[in-house]
Amino acid sequence: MRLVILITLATVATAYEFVEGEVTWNLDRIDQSKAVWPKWNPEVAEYDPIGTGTGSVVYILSTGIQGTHNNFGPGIVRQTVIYDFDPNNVPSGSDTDGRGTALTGVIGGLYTGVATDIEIATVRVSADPASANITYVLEGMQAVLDDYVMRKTANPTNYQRGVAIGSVSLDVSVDPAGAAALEDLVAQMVAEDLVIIGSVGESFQADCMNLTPARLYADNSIIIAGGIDGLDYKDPVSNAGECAEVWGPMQEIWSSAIDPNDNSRVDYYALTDHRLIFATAHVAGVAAVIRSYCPNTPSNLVGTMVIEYALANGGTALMPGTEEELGPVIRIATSKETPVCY
Ligand SMILES: *[C@@H]1O[C@H](CO)[C@@H](O)[C@H](O)[C@H]1NC(C)=O
Ligand SMILES: [Ca+2]
Ligand SMILES: [Ca+2]
Repeated sequence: MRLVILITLATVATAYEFVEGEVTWNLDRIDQSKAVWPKWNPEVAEYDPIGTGTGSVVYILSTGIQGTHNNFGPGIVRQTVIYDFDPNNVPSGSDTDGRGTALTGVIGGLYTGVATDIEIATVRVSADPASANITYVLEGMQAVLDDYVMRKTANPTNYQRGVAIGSVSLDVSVDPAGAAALEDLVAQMVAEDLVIIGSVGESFQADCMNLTPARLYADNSIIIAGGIDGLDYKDPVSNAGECAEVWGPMQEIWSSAIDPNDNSRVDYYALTDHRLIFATAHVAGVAAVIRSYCPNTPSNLVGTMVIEYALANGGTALMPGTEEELGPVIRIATSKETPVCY
């Protein structure tokens, strides 16, 4: 039964090609309580979020950004480069892989993003998303911390409320020193009122309590996400377990891509890689919208709002085969709803 449904999804998704102005299935999913597949229809897809994230900043620790796309425009007014591990990279922060560009598109793209009016703060910690050097990850995190403190100092009441997202998932036993340094920086970021979005990890069936930042999930300012398919079933790539607080879509997702034949294209879209980071992208976008909607709500209560809204209104992620309920699917309030700021 399930196999048949998945084939249906793959068939429709292959036939479908995103064009600017349409609503992608994953955005259609996150402002409602039910899965949009197996009969998703792009012509009636709807995404009607309560806000666009205006006035909030999302720090994106990844491979950088190709900022020329319409999806990040108009112009480059919404983009800031906070850090680039490679001082010789020109222009600073530019993406040579495509992962960071795709990730940024799902969080804050004008056409493919959850939160279309955030400030995009690019933190380039690696050229290759599969192998970041922990030294550069830690430097990137420190740069985020410094930038956020600077904003708060410059403008103590009206600073851009911040969210930080990265794809790092460290095995604590493999790199205990790196993990300790990372957790120390996360604690400092939380103390400065940043919301941190992390993933439950992609190491199949690993105990999430061996992974960081996943094992920090109990902190309300930190939100740890797992990944689902179009039917709200756990994606095979995603870990599950107690660390997964909320679930987001992670496959067959359209976003900005680097065109291998034309390095400066402004409108190129492609399916993103089948990776867990795209599930966390949705959570970061929702958190940014909440930060904008509730600017006086501190990071720990923003995290609580995000989880509780998903629990009450998002539907439930399920384990394939057993139908075990794994937790809530991420949910953004619509323009017709009125969540109360904590
Ligand atoms: C990580 O970067 C540091 C600083 O440039 C360097 O000393 C170290 O060798 C790098 N580690 C690896 C595994 O490449
Ligand atoms: Ca919808
Ligand atoms: Ca948490």
